[in-house]
Amino acid sequence: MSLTLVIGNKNYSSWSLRPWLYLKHHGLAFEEVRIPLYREDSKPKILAHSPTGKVPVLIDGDVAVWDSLAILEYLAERFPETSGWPQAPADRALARSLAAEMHSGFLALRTHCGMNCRRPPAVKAVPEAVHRDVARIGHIWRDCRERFAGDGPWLFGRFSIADAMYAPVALRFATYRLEAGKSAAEYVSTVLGHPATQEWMEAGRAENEVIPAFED
Ligand SMILES: N[C@@H](CCC(=O)N[C@@H](CS)C(=O)NCC(=O)O)C(=O)O
Repeated sequence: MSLTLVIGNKNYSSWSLRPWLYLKHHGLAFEEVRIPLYREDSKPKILAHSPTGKVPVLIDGDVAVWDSLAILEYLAERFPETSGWPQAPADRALARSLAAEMHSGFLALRTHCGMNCRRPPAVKAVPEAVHRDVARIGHIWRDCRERFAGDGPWLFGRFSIADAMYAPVALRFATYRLEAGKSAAEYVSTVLGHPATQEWMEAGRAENEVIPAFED
């Protein structure tokens, strides 16, 4: 049964990037359905796939999974060879905590520094709350890299769901030239250097839809 991932604009849709990157990183075959967001026909088109009216949505035969974290969990179970979470229970608990923290947190950063692959990299004046988010994320990345650098370049050494969750933030760090130390800079390079991330960003830059609310 083939998989279909319904996504939004690659330029803007940070939630869509997460499962897309996981699928690409693991070389899993899937069809991509791109629905440009916030147009008159966007909602009905998304609602045809998901009751939330939001992307991303994964379709696997009769199964529809929505919400980026739920999709990543589903993919990790459906394709156990992808080892979605680290092996050791304590590492797995940490990875799950960080993924959940990302999923429900960092609102200031998400609000003031939206993902925008087309935006020329430049510093933006942002409220103090954004700097607190950046510092916390920098701490997370530094801590993970100190613990797991011996196993590979990703947060837990090997690529995991935690990396898929934090990848859009790494793009924001590059776009808004956010700084949180050497480990953070190295991790941002790892995410941006991934061929799949490059592919996503190039496609995002080539899109011509402009959503004014996300352009500042
Ligand atoms: N918690 C959800 C959030 C999904 C979400 O907010 N998606 C945005 C695009 S990035 C969306 O579909 N917005 C369109 C709308 O709300 O009409 C997830 O992780 O997938």
